[in-house]
Amino acid sequence: TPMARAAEGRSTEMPRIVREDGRYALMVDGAPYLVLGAQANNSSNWPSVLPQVWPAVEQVQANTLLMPIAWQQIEPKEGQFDFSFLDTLLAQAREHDKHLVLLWFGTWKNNSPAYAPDWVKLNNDRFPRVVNAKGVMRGSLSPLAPATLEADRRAFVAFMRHLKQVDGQQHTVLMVQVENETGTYGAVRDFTPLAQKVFDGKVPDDLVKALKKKPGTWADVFGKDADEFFHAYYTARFVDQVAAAGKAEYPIPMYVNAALRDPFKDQDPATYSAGGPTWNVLDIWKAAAPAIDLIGPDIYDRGYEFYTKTLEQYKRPDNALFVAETGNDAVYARYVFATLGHQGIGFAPFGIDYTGYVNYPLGATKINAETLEPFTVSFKLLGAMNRELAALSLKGKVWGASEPTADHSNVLDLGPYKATVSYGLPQFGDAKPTGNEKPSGGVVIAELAPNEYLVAGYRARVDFAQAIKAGKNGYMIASVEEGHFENGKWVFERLWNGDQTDYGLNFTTVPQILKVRFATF
Ligand code: N0T
Repeated sequence: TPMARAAEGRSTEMPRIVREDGRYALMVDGAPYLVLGAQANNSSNWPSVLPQVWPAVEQVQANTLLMPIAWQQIEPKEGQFDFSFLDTLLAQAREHDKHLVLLWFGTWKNNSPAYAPDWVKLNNDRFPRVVNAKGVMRGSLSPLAPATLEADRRAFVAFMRHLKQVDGQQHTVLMVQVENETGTYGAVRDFTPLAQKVFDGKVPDDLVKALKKKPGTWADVFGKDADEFFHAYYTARFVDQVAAAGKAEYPIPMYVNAALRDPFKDQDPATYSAGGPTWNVLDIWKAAAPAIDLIGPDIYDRGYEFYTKTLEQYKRPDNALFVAETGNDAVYARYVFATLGHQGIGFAPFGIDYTGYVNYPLGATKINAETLEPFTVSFKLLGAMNRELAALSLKGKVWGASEPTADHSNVLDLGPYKATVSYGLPQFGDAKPTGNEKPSGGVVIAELAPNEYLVAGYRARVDFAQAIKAGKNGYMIASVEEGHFENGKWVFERLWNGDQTDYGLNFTTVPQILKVRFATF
């Protein structure tokens, strides 16, 4: 297997993102791959903490650990680099047979330079901070300061150069996140004289062209949005230059994550991380940061409407959907199914380690095997058909649903068939779905061949109906096989029939994969 090859230090293919007809896959060892990820807490990026990280990663059955690499950690003194944590992490990831995604905590970590070295974050003259419209200095560093870009880029380049040396053959590391939740709280843009001068000038041609606007100043072209769009453009340009320089050393996929704004309303940018890749500025980020392969949302709202709307906003023909972070509370686990239904290439709950830290109210109040169980079961289920699902998703043949908060069913349009997914039903008999005690269910369906589908789920019932009439009398389920995949081949275990199929296909907390064949008669 590729992991075994990698463990022996033999060469594997470079990870990359491919696009086909506006759909995406992350290629790992030459084939599509789903990231079933787990992100460690912010301060778990130290060798002494790793023993508390791996058991939680194993517990949820994640295939990939997302871990910060902090600028303050690799360049505590200017120009002197220390990659010992990265080396330790890599060795342990290989021992645990896990992939890694590394998070560059540089100029921006949740808007602030907290993870930058002291020589950066304590030197306002050399590395100027954003000043808001009222003249108040904010914590966030200005994206327009050449010295800051220069310093961050140099550190990131050193990081990528080292990564290539230690992982350029084995590819344990799949992707790198450049910065973390960029943007600025408490200022919609930088109002320092340096920034003001740029703001009073013309919108750069590349952006005018990309957005099909008429040339002019920021205020002319963007009106009331000018401040935020300006900040977004220059933040994206900064990040793009860091990423491009890193890719020149070692070109693996690079992405950014987003602290979200309200997906439904025109939320005031003074109240979120303005300039970061929120949904209203995705076109700007796309135009300004071509070296960034994708923009992933960090979803910390439990609501079904919020969650699915956000998935829609970040799944675009020009953007692969990757849920870069989500809450680790049980109710979030089911959204991995909706993420797959939106052609997602990965999903990563945040705060997966046994350090004792919890980010409630964003996530769970307690992290242990019991509270993580819904993640464990879904990751086990999806992990068992990882490559198959990822390959079918690239072809547009995957559907997914998560239990809504208010309704107790959803309908998936498979083309010739319609699948109704219901929650909270007993396994026997017909009844009106009442929902699970807490919304927790989900289903994934993938078309293997005409009239042949993989169906799997968690705490849900799936009923099918013919959507396009074919056959003289109608259609029937010809067979339901339970089985599993071994090296890409389906291995039959048993047939489901009678009670197991008469009232739909009922999924419990037991991970089961079914292959359903339809026929007409
Ligand atoms: C996330 C995480 C970590 C109620 C929070 C989310 C991670 C960062 N930030 O634990 O700090 O590094 O990316 C901010 C979400 C704010 C939502 C407030 C709405």
